[in-house]
Amino acid sequence: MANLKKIFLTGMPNVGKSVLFNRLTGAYVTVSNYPGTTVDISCGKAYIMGENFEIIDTPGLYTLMPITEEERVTRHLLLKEAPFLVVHVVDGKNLRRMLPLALQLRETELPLMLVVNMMDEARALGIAINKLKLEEILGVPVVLTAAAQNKGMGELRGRIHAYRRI
Ligand SMILES: Nc1nc2c(ncn2[C@@H]2O[C@H](COP(=O)(O)OP(=O)(O)OP(=O)(O)O)[C@@H](O)[C@H]2O)c(=O)[nH]1
Ligand SMILES: [Mg+2]
Repeated sequence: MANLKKIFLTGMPNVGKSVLFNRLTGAYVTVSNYPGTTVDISCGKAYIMGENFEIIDTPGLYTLMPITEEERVTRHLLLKEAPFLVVHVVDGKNLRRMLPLALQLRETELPLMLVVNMMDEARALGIAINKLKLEEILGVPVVLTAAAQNKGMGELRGRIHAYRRI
């Protein structure tokens, strides 16, 4: 998969990264230890609108200032691997708590897209998210999903396909 564009899934623990990973990738998934650590990294191939991408599921993290081994691995991966795109996943029920990490990532100037996941649960709680406003404020593409329900995946693929670094 060496010459495929790499898409990293990042986010805090338990936001749905691995469910998204499984939705995007088909067969050819490999799980390996990140060198010198006990941290598992899953890699898989995704065929998105005529193009193959490599998708990397990273361990959940709370901050880019690494404290845990997982956070250190994710930070190394992002800074070393020249991502085509970092798809940062947040929990739509807890957007306020999630945004500081999204802002930290934006500061790195990595190519970034925000996925607001768990929208089924957020909507059930009466939470509405103004996607266009969020895009305007953050300056990155925003996609709303409910990955466990397979909702929003078509739009996510479309935005990945259309992604051009500004
Ligand atoms: N209701 C709902 N549940 C979801 C959604 N996406 C994921 N989940 C559930 O949330 C839990 C966590 O999902 P994971 O994909 O394992 O989360 P993760 O971000 O990979 O977590 P870490 O690997 O620990 O960082 C699982 O029980 C999923 O089934 C969603 O859109 N809606
Ligand atoms: Mg996971």
